[in-house]
Amino acid sequence: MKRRNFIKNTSLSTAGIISASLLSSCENEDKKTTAKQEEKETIKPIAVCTWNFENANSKAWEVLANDGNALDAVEQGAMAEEANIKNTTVGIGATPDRDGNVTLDACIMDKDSNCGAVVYLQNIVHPIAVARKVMEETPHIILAGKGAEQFAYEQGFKKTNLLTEKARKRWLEWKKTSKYETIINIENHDTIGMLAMDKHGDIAGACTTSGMGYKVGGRVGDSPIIGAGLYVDNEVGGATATGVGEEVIRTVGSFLIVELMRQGKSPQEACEEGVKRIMAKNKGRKDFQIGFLALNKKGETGGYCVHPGFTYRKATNVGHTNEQVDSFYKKKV
Ligand code: SD4
Repeated sequence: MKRRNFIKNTSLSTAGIISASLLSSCENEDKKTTAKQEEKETIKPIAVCTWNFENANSKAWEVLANDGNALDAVEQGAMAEEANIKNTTVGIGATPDRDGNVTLDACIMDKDSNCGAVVYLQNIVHPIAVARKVMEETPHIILAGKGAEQFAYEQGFKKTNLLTEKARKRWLEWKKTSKYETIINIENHDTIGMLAMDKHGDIAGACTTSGMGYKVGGRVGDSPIIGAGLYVDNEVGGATATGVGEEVIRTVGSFLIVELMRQGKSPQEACEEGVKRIMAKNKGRKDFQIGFLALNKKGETGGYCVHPGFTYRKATNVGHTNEQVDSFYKKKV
C-alpha cells in the first residue's frame, strides 16, 4: 500500500491511531519502492550476440535506443544477418545440406516465456520472423518443414531461392572431395544467437542458423530448440548456444546456463561451467566447437567457447550495444 493512501485510509477509519508496526511496514514499502526505482534507473539496455555480427548488434541497439522492446531488438538484429548474402551460416546465402538444399532453423523467446520456432524451413529469408509469427499467431511452438513454409506464405512471406551462386559453387566443390560425408564444424560456426534487455529490464532472445554445413538432409540442430539453442527466464536472464548442436541438445545447454545463473553464478561462470560439462562428456574428442553466451538481469554478460584442438576462449565482445568489439580472445585453461 502506498504510504499516502495508507495514512489517508487510516485517518478515516481509526481516527489517527497508527500502530508502530504498521508504520514500519509502510516504511519498508517505501524502501522497496525506492529500491525498485533505483533499479529502474540503473537499467542499461543491452544487445549481445554470438560472434562478430556487427549488423545484428547495430540493428538491435538501434531498436533499444529508440525505446523499442527486447523482443523487437533480437528479432530485427537477427533479421539483419539473415538478409546478409555474405553470411554463409544464416538466411540467404547460407551453406546447404549435402544435397544442396538450404534448410533453416530458428527460435525466439520473450520475457513472458512465450516462444516460437521453425525447423527445416526452406525458401524463406527470415526464419526468425516466421518463428515469431508461430509464437504470436498459432497455439503451437514449433512448425517444421513444408508446414512451416506453408504457414510462412500464409503470413505473407515471399518464396526466395536461398542457394546463391557462390554457395552452390562451394557445395559443388565440397562434393568433389567429401565422399558425401558430413564433417562437423565445416560451417565455421556462425550461428547467430542474440540476447537483449530493454529499458524496462525485460529480456528476450533469438537464435537463427542454417545449421551444420553439408548436413544430412532432414537434420535439425539445437538452434531452434527452446532450452538447447536458446532459453530466457525473465527473472534470471537468457542464454544462447553456438557450435555442434547435437552436444548442446544432449545437455539442454541454454537452459543449463540460465539455471546456473539462477543458482548464483555470473553469466561468465555459467558459460564456462556449461562448456566444461560438455567437454567432460566428450573426453578425448578434440574436433568440435561449442560456445555459450549469457546475459543476466543486471545486464552482465558472459561468453565462453571451446574450439577444435581444445583452445578455450573467453568471449568479450558479446557486441555490447553498438561498440562492437572483436569477439573471442584466446585463453588457455
Ligand atoms: C547447429 N548450433 O545447427 C548450430 C550450428 C552452429 O555455429 O552453431 N554453428 O548445430
